[in-house]
Amino acid sequence: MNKKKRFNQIAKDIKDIKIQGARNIAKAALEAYSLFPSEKTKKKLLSLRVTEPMMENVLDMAEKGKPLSEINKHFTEAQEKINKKVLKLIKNKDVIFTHCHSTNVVNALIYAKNKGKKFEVYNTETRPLFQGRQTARELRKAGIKVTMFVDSALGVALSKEQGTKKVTKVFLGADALLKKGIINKIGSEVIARIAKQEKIPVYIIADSWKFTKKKVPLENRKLNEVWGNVPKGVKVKNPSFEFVKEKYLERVVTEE
Ligand code: RUB
Repeated sequence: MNKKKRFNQIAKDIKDIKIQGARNIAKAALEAYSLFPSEKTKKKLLSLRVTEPMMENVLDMAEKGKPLSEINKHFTEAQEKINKKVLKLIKNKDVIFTHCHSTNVVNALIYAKNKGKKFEVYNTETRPLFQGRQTARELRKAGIKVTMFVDSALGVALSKEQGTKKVTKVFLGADALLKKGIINKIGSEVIARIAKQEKIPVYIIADSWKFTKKKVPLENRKLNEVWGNVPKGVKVKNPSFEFVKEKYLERVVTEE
């Protein structure tokens, strides 16, 4: 594939969520930027997903001349450190609730499983694009017991009702780490709020390069992801992310 085609393919895959999650987006954007490093390509890449400070942080570093290999090494090393911290958090018999698809979360859970921890996972399907299915598939492939719920059943999943087990911990990823909270997939705020009410600790599992002091816009996505053939006059909203206040969070687990 020539360079231009590769750049356009990466940009399209980020836009269409074929490449998803803050870490994968940042990595892919870095590859695309390295093909055509310029202010213009940086702007274009940042415009694809506006709620992604990690992508911006990484492109800033590349722009200032940090070698690609060093940036990529960070992703691996940070994940390894996060895995070790998460391992200590997980107890045998834990029922861990998660949402959407986070590479930082999934990798840490698989690491814990491979280290012999015995736990199971509840997760939500994450409409409209069903990233929860990817989480369920990857965890299952690693031999972890997974139960997936429709999004609107998250109250049931978190409240030990209708035959569900008591959730002992919530693990969420993050797109942005901010001074007073975090931003993650839509649904995360209500999950964190219910968890607080149910006295279930919420842990954010995230690479520290997601931190920003800037104001982060919240992405709204295309309406046809929700309903392809909307009757005239019906409005549809498709917000992709939301802010979760720190008061709902037990801890942010980063590599630092
Ligand atoms: C993905 C999402 C993830 C974070 C962290 O949303 O909200 O929890 O991006 O992911 P989307 P990671 O599917 O819209 O990109 O741990 O992979 O960086």
